[in-house]
Amino acid sequence: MKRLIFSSLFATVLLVACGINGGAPATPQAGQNPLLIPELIDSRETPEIMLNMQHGQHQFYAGVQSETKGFNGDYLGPTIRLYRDFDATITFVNDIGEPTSVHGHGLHVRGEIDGGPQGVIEQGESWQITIPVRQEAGVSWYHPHLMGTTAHQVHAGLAGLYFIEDENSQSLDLPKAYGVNDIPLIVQDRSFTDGAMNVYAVTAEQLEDGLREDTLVVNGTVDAYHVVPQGWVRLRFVNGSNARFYRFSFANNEPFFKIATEGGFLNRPVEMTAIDMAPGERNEIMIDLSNSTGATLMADFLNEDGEVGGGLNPFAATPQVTALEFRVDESLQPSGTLPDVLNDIAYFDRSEATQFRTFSLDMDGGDDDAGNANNGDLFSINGSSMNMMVVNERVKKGEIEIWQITGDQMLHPFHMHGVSFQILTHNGEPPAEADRGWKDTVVVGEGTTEIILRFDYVATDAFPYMFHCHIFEHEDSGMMGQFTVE
Ligand SMILES: [Cu+2]
Repeated sequence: MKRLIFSSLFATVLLVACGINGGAPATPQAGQNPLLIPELIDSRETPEIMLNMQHGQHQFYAGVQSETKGFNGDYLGPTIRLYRDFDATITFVNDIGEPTSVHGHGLHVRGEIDGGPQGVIEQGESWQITIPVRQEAGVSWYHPHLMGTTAHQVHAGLAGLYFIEDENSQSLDLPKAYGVNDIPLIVQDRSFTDGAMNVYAVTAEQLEDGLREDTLVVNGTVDAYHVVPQGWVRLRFVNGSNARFYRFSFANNEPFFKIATEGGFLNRPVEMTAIDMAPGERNEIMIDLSNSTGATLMADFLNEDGEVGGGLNPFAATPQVTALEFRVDESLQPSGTLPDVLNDIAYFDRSEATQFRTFSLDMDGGDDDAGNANNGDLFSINGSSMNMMVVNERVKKGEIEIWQITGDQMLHPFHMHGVSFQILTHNGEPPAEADRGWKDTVVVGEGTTEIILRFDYVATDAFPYMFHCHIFEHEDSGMMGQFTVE
């Protein structure tokens, strides 16, 4: 009881002290370690890209080795630059000692090369795919997606990025120097014992909330800093955490501009001072450091309700932390600016939809199709836990659909394969301007979120697409289903 009173008092003080945007502003800390930038592989220059999935030893803290996994390295993997209308061939080699698969999260490709749970790569075997890139510019990512092992394999370090470019992204005068002023940021939470990363393990409670740890890691770097030119800086965020939601802002509430969601650019930049990101989501932002000596990115670790602070759950929220310090070096050449117009999104109209589906992400088993309580399956969608032998939905290729999604007990990031969608409504309201872009992952709660979408690629019974919660612990425990597109 004492703890409850303290918590609510504390939450009240926080709310009063910080207004609506962020948590208690923390004092920005100087970075200690240079931000690691994943190697860049250009698909036009490397006709046969090899990505070896391997064991590694990564130093998050100097002099202390952590047991990790990576693609071609100790932790994470190279950024692969793809081009629209250019086919890229990639060979994934499994040397991690157990079966895996590699899903292209965000890629619009047919089921056989989507890399879902059916796309098993046994230890010692390889899997070669040729990706016909036909979608617009954006940030996608690759990571394991086997049934029941996704959480620990990604946690060990198996994830990497696809930067997709097209005529539009190449003609816009944006910052484009990879790792200099066009910077990938894979954000994850990890915990450490004497400087060594704790290997993946979850209690029953952590399974329910998703594994939430206490230390922010960016591109495999803790306490990071990065040196940038004195100009516009473009940050490509990927939330690669197992379960953690974040709120990012800059110290002193410096404004920034959101320019892209998962599947492409927004029509116009949207000015913001804080941005929330759920697991699986990607956002691109830009900040103007033309008249600045630097900026410090701050992060609030949000609780299971997507809020700052409070709660009785020890895994829920921590005070605001410094995510990444940007130091301006005037000797570096700035390039690019913030365009007024970025895209011309063709919005679906509700009246175009010919098929409606509802999805309920349940943590108590939910009800089955007959309306009977189905408490045997703790983590489920529409009353069924993931069953590899069952196709849950059958979609007609080229048909426009509206999906109405709700989530139980906490916020869940809902993701489906093979497509980008648009948000129609969230709790009955149209989306904010900053959310009116192409997405493939959306946060759902007890209110209904409506999305509109059209599937243009085939996924057969042998290699169906998945829809699932992107909290890996929920996904691995069955909050996932399968669908075909034909
Ligand atoms: Cu979930």
